Amino acid sequence: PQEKVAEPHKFDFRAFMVAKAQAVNLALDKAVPLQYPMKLREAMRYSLLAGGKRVRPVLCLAACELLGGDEETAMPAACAMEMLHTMSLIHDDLPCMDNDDLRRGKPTNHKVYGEDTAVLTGDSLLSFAFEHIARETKGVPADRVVRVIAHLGKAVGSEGLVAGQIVDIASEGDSSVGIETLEYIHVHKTAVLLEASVVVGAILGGANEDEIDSLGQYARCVGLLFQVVDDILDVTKSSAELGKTAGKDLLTDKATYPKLLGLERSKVFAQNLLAKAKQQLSIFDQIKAAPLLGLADYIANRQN
Ligand code: GRG
Repeated sequence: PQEKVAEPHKFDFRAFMVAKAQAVNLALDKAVPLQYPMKLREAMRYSLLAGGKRVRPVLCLAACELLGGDEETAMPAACAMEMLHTMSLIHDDLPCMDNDDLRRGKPTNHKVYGEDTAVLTGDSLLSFAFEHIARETKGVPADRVVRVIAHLGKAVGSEGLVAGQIVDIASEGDSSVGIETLEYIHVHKTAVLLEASVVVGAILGGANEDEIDSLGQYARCVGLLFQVVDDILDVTKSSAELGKTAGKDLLTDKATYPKLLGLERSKVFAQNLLAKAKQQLSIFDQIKAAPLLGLADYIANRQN
């Protein structure tokens, strides 16, 4: 039988993703030790260590390494990205927002610890993310660290995640929501944090302005792609397994790409976003860019 020969030029994206996610999980575990007050710390660790694909921290590490920086340099920021993402999920799941019982296959934070603790858990993770970057980032000039902190503050605040969330809430049940508002919501709720992950990694890795610009555009395309694919999967999944929760958005007035563009045009839109994302990486060495190219493919082709 023919022996399988390793292909030296073929980048093993799965192995890369698993290795980086493991490193991030270890660092997160270390960053938030269990201590007094126990309930709060337990609740922080419950959501932070509950699994999740770790897309944002991996993007951050990959961008830093693309610029020649090393993993340790970007690890505190990578952990901070996951803390910010996690706190946004905890607050998003609250009864006053989406009122969800399950997250990452487990009961949501407020279901386990109560609403009061869930709010405070989110607050703690939000504040700790910034403290962690400021305290733990080593070997990077202070002006770069300050730039990272400013970029992240903007990304999660009233020009970023919070803006996306409030427009989303305001457009609930509004059947007149058009493609522009839908795009605003997705850009602010999802793309902004993916973009920040890449830009922060790039800044820490010593990128110049052109490189930061290209990587930011790459991540915005990937962020929007993420949501378009989500909407498409919702339709394809729900027709495959009608009646299950996967297609719940179809039963509500929530605007989605397939609803506004149709399924076929949504798929074309997704393919164009993937091509545009990859195009932004053409200024880099393609072998070094393999992790980010792989991440774009991974997001475009995911099945759930
Ligand atoms: C940030 C201060 C502050 C407040 C939060 C609630 C809120 C404001 C924003 C909501 C943001 C939100 C829930 C966006 C959706 C993001 C998204 C695409 C989640 C799914 O991400 P995955 O697939 O999830 O990466 P895993 O579980 O793999 O990490």
